[in-house]
Amino acid sequence: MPSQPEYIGPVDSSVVPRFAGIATFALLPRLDQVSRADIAVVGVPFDGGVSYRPGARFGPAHVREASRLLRPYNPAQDVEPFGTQQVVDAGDIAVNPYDIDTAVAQIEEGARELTAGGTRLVAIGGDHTIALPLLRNVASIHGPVTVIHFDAHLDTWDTYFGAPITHGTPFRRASEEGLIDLTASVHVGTRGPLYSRQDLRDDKRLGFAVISSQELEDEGLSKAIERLHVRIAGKPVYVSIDIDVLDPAHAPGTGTPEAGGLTSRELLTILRSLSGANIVGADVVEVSPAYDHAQITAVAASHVAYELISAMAPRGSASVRGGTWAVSAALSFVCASFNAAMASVRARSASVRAPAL
Ligand SMILES: [Mn+2]
Repeated sequence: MPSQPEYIGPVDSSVVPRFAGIATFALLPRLDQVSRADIAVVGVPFDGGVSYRPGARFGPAHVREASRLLRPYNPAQDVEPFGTQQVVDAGDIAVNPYDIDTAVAQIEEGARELTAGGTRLVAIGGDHTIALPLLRNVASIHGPVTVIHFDAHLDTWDTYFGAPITHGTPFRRASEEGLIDLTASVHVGTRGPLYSRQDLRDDKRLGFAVISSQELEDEGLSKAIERLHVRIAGKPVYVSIDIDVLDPAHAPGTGTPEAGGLTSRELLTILRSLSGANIVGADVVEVSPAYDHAQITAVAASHVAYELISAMAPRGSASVRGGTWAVSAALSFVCASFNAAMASVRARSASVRAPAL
């Protein structure tokens, strides 16, 4: 009889309080503390493609800090997202802050290395430029993918100040490069002023349907979700979430805010509907901490990532060794030597897991 796989879960917060220790996403183990990962949360601290307010390079650290409060059981999807798959924090992809082309190449290479063994990525930006290299990597594995793009903006503009790769152009480039399924991709939550009517014509030609913020309001969530699912049915899906899809009331800490957006409750409801969909990768981008107040935006972004990871989780019986992890984490405070304690965790993990291999 095949043995039940064991997954290393988050630090047990009944032993170590959530506000203690180093903040990995949801207090999950780091990539180097596990033998394999089903899902890696990875930071991409690049904001060299922004057109207005900068600062999303600090997004990954800010979202990790707010994610401390995420707990292991998600009742909305009835799943333990860290108990039926190995989820880790893979740290940040190091990117050149001065050169967009170099940074984009580094992001694609970093994503390729992380996904080589079948790991799926949930990337935390960074500005929306990062979606292009992430899509290049995903398409190299799966072929053209269906993109569900949550954003106030179309992000299918051609160039800005002559630059072809910016945070307003990733999906135009992706469409031109054949990375996306032109029959199934969709923007959700778009709104606000455009440069001209031509923007919408171009966008349609590039393969996107639109469920705008106003349409969500007019037809209601369930109807919009129904439309979304008809569009994406059965396809491999990449979910790209610009946090500015939320109303500035729900996400003030972002670079190009637009009034009239979704509530965080509406966005989470739509994401929960993706439970069981074939999500091959995702990103949550454009969190800019300098404009965030009381972690409003980062709390929203961390919950958005949590719902995505939950939707990606296989359904089945949970097996988490959070207890072992927690005892060792507590030890790190007693010994005042985090590294030594982690080494002991790794040694113990290896011996506990050995019979199952
Ligand atoms: Mn965007």
